[in-house]
This record gives sequence, C-alpha cells and structure tokens, in this order.
Amino acid sequence: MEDLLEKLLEAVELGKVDKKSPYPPQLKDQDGAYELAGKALEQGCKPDEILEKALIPAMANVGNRYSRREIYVPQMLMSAKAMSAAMIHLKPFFQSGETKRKGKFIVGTVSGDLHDIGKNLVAMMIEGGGWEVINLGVDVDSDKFLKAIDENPGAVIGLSALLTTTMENMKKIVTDIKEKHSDSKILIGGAPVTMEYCKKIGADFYSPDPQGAVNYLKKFAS
Ligand code: B1M
Repeated sequence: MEDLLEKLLEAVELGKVDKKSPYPPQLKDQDGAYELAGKALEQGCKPDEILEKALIPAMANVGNRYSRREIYVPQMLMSAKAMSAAMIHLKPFFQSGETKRKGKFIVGTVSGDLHDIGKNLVAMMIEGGGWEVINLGVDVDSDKFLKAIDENPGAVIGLSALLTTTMENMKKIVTDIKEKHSDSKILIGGAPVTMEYCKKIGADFYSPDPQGAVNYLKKFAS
C-alpha cells in the first residue's frame, strides 16, 4: 500500500495525469494519478490517507521545487491536473453527506487568483458535511459574491486566496460584503492567510484546513 501511495505521490509531483498521457516522457505507458488513486481505493486505502500521504505532500513538493526554480508554471499546471484526476475518485467520498441540507455555503477564490485545488477541497468537504455549496469558481470579485448572497440569503461565505498579492483583495471583498450584509458570516483560508490577518480585515473566522471550516460551519447548521 505504501508503495502505491509513493507512486501516486510521484505521479502527481511529476504531472503524470493518466496512463495515456505522454507527459512526462520517463513515465510513458505507466499508470498516472487517475489509475493509481483508483487502485489505492480498491486496495482499501482510505480517501483521507490518500489525500494526506500522497496528494497534499506532492503539491507541497511541487511548490518547493517551483520556489527553488527547478520547475516552472507549465510543470506546476501538469501537477495540478494530475491532482484533479486523482480527486475524481475521492470526490464521491467527500461529498457523501446527508441529504437534508444544513444550510448554504458560498465559496470562491478571490479576484486575481486562479488557484482552486484547495478551495475545491474545502467545498467538497463542506458538501460532504451536509451543506449546499454554491461554488463561484476562481477570480471572484465583490460583485459576484454580493450577487450570490442576494440569491442565497443567510448563506455562510468562504473566501480562498493562495497568493500574498491576492490575499490583499480579501480585504475589499470582506468590507464590501459587510457593508451590505453586516450580519453575514465570512470564513477565510488559503496558504498565506492567518488568524491575525482575518482579525485585521474584519472576517469572522480563519481555518487553515477544510476540517476547521466544516467545524466552524456546525455553529450555523439549521
Ligand atoms: Co501557483 N503559486 N502560481 N499555481 N501554486 C503557489 C501558491 C506558490 C506558493 C508557489 C511557490 O512559489 N512556492 C506561489 C505563491 C507565492 C506567494 O504569493 N506567496 C505561486 C505563484 C507565484 C503562482 C504564479 C504567480 C506563478 C506565475 O505565473 N509566475 C501564478 C499565479 C496565477 C494566478 O492565480 N493569478 C500561479 C499559477 C499556478 C497554476 C495555475 C500553475 C497552479 C494552480 C492550478 C489550480 O489551482 N487549478 C499553481 C499551483 C498548483 C501552485 C502550488 C504548487 C500548489 C497549490 C495547491 O493546489 N496546493 C502552490 C505551492 C504550494 O501551495 N505549496 C503555488 C494543494 C492544496 C490542497 O493546498 O491550496 O493551500 P492549498 O489549500 C489548502 C489550505 O490552504 C486550505 O485548505 C486546503 C487543503 O488543505 N484552504 C482553505 C484553501 N482555501 C481555503 C479556504 C477556506 C479554508 C481553508 O475557507 C474558505
């Protein structure tokens, strides 16, 4: 099992999406992230374990290699595709929450930011926790959030940012939302975000991971 998870970690890190994918050349005709994640589940590996022992460490390695300039954006993108291919198998497990919905959760990656893997993971876990999730995607500005809030009154709102530059955009979005809907609850997260920053910009809660977000939402469940 450990061997399979190691192979999956390598496939995501090197951006091997699936068996038929020609990239990277050294893994030609070998299983990719899609097949390996499926096999890991078939062999009894838990979805959480696959995420924590293979997928998340792979993306951390990718980030470190990018920082060291060993790889560039195209390779980072291939790794993101490989991670998404593996997630196709895991998604149903994270989404299998109760059918009765506990409330609505609007989530988006803030303006200027195209990173969506972490945000989608949070969305899946929250959906699995029994919430209806309205996923606005990436590069979401105040207007899009406000429109979604108007259409879904009482929804809890989640903002994600992965860049230190776009994290600054959270401030405007939080201010704009609070100005129109002072009673709305806003949860923020993403690698550069901290609790200190959350307090500074007037958001209601910060969670470093999806589980913390799920736990925070429990307070508002109907
Ligand atoms: Co980008 N990128 N990227 N990137 N990228 C980072 C974030 C970076 C840290 C890499 C590095 O330098 N080491 C760096 C940011 C530096 C900084 O600002 N401090 C960076 C950069 C610089 C860039 C570009 C500017 C590169 C360029 O073009 N020169 C560019 C920006 C594009 C843009 O957004 N405008 C860029 C582009 C990309 C790709 C498109 C190639 C791709 C994204 C593809 C996609 O998402 N569909 C990409 C990737 C893959 C990464 C890394 C390698 C991996 C991100 C990821 O998916 N992690 C990343 C390095 C890293 O994170 N180590 C990097 C896995 C994911 C599960 O974790 O997203 O952190 P994460 O989510 C976690 C938590 O943060 C939390 O829960 C999740 C699960 O644990 N969380 C929340 C997230 N949102 C939450 C919301 C919540 C609660 C918790 O409540 C609402």
